[in-house]
Amino acid sequence: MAKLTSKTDTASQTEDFTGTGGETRQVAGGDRPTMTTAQGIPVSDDQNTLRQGARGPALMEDFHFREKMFHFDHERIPERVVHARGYGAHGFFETYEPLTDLTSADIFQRKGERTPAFVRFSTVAGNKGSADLARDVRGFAVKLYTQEGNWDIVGNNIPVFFIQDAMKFPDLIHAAKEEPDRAFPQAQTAHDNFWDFASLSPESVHMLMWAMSDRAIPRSFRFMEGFGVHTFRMVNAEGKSHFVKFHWKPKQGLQSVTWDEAVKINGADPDFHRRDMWNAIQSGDYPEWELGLQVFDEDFADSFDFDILDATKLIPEELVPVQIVGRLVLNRMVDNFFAETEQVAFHTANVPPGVDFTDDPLLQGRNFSYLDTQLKRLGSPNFTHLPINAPKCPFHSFQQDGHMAMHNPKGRANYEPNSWSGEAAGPRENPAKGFTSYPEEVSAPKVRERSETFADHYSQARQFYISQTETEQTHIRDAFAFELSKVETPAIRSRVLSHLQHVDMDLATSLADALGMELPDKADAAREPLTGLEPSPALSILKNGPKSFAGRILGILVSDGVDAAEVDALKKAAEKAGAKVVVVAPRIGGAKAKDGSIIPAQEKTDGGPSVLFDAVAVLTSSEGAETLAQMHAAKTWVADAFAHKKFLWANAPAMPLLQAAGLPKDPDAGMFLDGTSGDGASGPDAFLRACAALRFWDRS
Ligand code: HDD
Repeated sequence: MAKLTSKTDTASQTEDFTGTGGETRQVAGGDRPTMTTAQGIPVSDDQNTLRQGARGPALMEDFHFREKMFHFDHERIPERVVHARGYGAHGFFETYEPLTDLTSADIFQRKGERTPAFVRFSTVAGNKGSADLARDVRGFAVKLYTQEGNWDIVGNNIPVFFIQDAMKFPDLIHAAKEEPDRAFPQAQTAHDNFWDFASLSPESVHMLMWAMSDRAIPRSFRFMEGFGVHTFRMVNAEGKSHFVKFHWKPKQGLQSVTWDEAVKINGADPDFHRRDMWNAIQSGDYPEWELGLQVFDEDFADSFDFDILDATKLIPEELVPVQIVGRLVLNRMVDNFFAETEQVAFHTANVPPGVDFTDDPLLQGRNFSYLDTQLKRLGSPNFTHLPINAPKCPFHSFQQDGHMAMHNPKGRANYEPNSWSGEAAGPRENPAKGFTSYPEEVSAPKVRERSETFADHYSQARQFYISQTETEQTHIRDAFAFELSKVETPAIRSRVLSHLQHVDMDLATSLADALGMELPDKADAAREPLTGLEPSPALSILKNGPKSFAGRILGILVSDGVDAAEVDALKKAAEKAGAKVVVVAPRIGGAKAKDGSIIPAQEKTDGGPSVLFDAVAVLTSSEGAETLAQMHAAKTWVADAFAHKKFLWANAPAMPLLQAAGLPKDPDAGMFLDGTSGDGASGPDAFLRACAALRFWDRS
């Protein structure tokens, strides 16, 4: 009965055989340990339930089956109520210079010190299984395991938020998620409830501009910024406080996709963002962000046009420059997604001594919410005992017992004060070292009231809009038009238009035109917007793109009969530029080159559409191009790349395919046909230099 298997790696170390019923059985041996129950009882048979006779009823005493099924039945924990879909990675934070003048936080006391870090990126609205390229805000939650406790910066890739007061968070999220009666649409705000709520909440207009911009469809987690959003405090050893805003700046530069690509990527690879992170880290191309601080004091806060406690406002970098203080490197994937990424628990109130809160009413509400949600989701106050959540510095308290307690105090004392001594006495408070809240003076009547200083909802929305390039402004207009086209109630669409007239009249007019609607009256403004806010170039993605093509992907479509040397030369040039190459061929077995060699393919034409790549090349033989020109997937591969304004390289034999795909005969400056572009640049190196711009936006 025993048959040797030819399966790879671990399987080959042991004998597999077929059981009496024909089932595959793999037994312990070599590196494969003996399977046990959770109680450690060795298991002899993991294929068959215990039954009375081979065809008889199952027996209740089958403790292995009972335990296995019991555990499986309880595998899921509640998904996060927001940010359910996420992807995490480990790394470290490195302090560039001590910041002792600014803060006593231990992490900023020593130059070059490395602090372990864990980061979880996420989308907000969709369920755990939703697609990565939803138009949505991205979560950017960082846990820094400092020597004085865990510091969580629970931020987003957008520096402002939809609402000003945490009281409105449940309403915002209810409105954004699927509608409760029909349970759709999933992972998108393109529906009546969201726009109804948003248009009735003018404070959301600034964030709506960001959400309709390409910030909400990032090319990858690696190419987006992160923001702490709120104003925090940093307090130094003398007790002096400064206000601070946190920024994470990707060293890779900013990059997004277009909406048409996002829609297609969601079909072609719904895991596009997590796969990108996995591939980059596994291949040693570690993503990096620099931590930047905007530091300011009460005087600046008093002179600023907006309230620094209002999370719907940002402070332009041109006004308060971002000071770079360290870097975050992600260099290790998790060992187990559930144990780490799923069970990691962030909390805005996790701050070490030297960092403190402000009275931002959104932050104050968050500080209440996160602990509560972790208890519900992770099921026990002992979630801090899980390795991903536990501090990496010594920690001691008299907290005890509860579900799944794993750190159990030793000794007699479980209270203080106590009169025991030595180890038995347990920990004590430490006034010199312990966390002390900044003694901000507050004296005011108890009210439910929004400060008048929060009332200007349009000025910064306008500033964001005028800071964008024309291309980006068009994308914003198109995104509004798309989302509102899915809104069934004309009055809601109209209400959005009434607000946008405060942002930009041209935007409102061209959107009304795109929707085929009359422009309604302007909304009444709670406070007249300011005129004359200067554009802030830092707010544009296209003005902050990468300096090279490094970390990007060149997709090369090949056919049989292609010149292998030509493929090799382009591949080498791309790799020299720090990019990766994915070869796409009509068959996954690869393409048969002119010299008879096989060019291995990583994707098949319809499985690896051009939307998955940052730039593309088409290298074929004449015969191969004729064949590809008959294939719909090959034609859309080329036509999409062109329409998405990608840089494109094609050899001379590929022309029939390009023409079948509707591309012009005369190349523009983004098309390198037979090695030369429309503006005369030539050769693979010139092509890859051009690719650093990522898109040829001037293509009409
Ligand atoms: Fe939140 C999760 C970011 C407002 C309540 N939030 C969550 C996560 C991120 C953010 C990145 C995912 C953490 C992870 O990966 O596990 N949230 C933000 C930002 C906000 C914000 C940047 C505005 C500036 N959030 C906000 C408010 C509340 C919450 C106003 C409630 C008062 N957020 C939660 C939560 C979540 C959460 C319900 C769900 C899962 C979790 O906390 O751990 O408590």
